Amino acid sequence: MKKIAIIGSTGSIGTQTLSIVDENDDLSVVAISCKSSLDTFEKQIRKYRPSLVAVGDEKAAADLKARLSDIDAPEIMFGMEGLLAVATHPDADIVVTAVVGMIGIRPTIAAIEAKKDIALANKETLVCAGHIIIPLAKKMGVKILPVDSEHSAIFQSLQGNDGNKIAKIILTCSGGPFRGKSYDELEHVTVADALKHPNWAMGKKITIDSATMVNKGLEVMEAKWLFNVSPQKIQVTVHPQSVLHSAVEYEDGAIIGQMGTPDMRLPILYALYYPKRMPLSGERLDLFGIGHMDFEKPDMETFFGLQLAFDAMDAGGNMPTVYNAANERAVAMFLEEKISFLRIPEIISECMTEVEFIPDPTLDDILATEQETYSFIDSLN
Ligand code: MN3
Repeated sequence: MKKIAIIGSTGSIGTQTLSIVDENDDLSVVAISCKSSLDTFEKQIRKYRPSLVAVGDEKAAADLKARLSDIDAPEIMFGMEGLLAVATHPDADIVVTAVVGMIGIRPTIAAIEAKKDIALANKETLVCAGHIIIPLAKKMGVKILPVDSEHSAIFQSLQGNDGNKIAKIILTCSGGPFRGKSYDELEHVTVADALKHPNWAMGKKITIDSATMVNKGLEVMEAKWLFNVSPQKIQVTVHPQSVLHSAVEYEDGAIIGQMGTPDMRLPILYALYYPKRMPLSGERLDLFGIGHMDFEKPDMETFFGLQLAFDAMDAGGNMPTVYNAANERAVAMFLEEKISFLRIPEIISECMTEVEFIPDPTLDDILATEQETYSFIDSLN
C-alpha cells in the first residue's frame, strides 16, 4: 500500500490525484490540506478518511470540526503548522504538492527533510528555491517527481538515457487563448477571454499564466533545476494542438518526446508509481484524428512575460522570486479586474527593476523578497 499526503487536495491537481486513488486499490490517503473550500474538503475527508487534515486558519478549523461532529474525525490543524504536519505525516511515502503559490515552499522543504518523495506540482518551489531544494533532495536521497505535464514528458523522455548528455530540451506550449494576437489586440482583453484555455482545464491562476505565457517562463525555470540544464538549452516551442507534451534532443540529434491526450492524470499517475506504468482510463490519442502537428516560435515581444523569465534566470539570486511574486499579485489584481491584461508583465518588469537584488538568497530572504515585492506593488496604487 502506498500512502500519500496531498497539500492542496481541493484544487485541480488535488482532485485529479484523488481520482487516481479511486482507480487504484493500493493507494491510500493519510493526510490532506486545503485553504478554505470546506464543502469539497468535507466530502473528501468522509470518503478517504485521512488521519490528519489541515485548513487555512483557525476559523476554518472550527467550522470543519463542527461539520465532522458525527464521525470519528481526523486530527484537524491549521495555518503553516498544519501544512508542515501534512507534509511530514509519519505514514506518508510520497507528498503531492498541489498547492498554488509560494506557500508551498516551506512544506516541500519539510517533506524532503522528512525523507518523503515529492510529486511536485507546486511550481514556485523550484522557481524560487531550486538552489536550496535540489541539493537538499540529493542529500536526503528523495526523488522529486514532476507532475507538470511538460516536465513529466521530459522526465519520461529521459528514462533509459542515464549519462547521455542532453543537447536541448524542447518545452512545448499551446500558446494559450491569445496565440497569434498582436500587442494592440491584447489591450482590451477581458478576464473571461483570458480564462478560455484552448486545450487544458486548469485552475484560474495558471490559466491566466498560460495566456500571458508567464506559465511557460516559470516552467523554463523549473526545467532548469529539475534537469540540470542551462536556460540557453531550453527551447520554448509553441505547439497549438498540445499533443507533444515536450521532448528531449540528445547529442546525436535524436529527439525523444512524449505524446498523449491533454490529461493531467497521466503525469500524476506516473509520479505516484514511478518507474512503473499503470493502466489509466480515458481517451487515447487518435493520430488519424489529429492528422498533423504545428510548431511555431514564441512571440516574446508581445508576450514579454516569457522574455522576463529568461532575464530573471540570467540574473539568478532572488530575481526569479521577484518575477514569481510580482506575477502572483498582478494576476490576482487582473482577476479582480483592477488592472488590464497587459499590466501583468509591466508590473513584473517594474518589480524586477525596483526590488532589492540578493545574489544567494536563503529561505528567509526568499520569503522576505515575496513580501517586499508585494509592498512595492501596493505602493504603486
Ligand atoms: Mn504545464
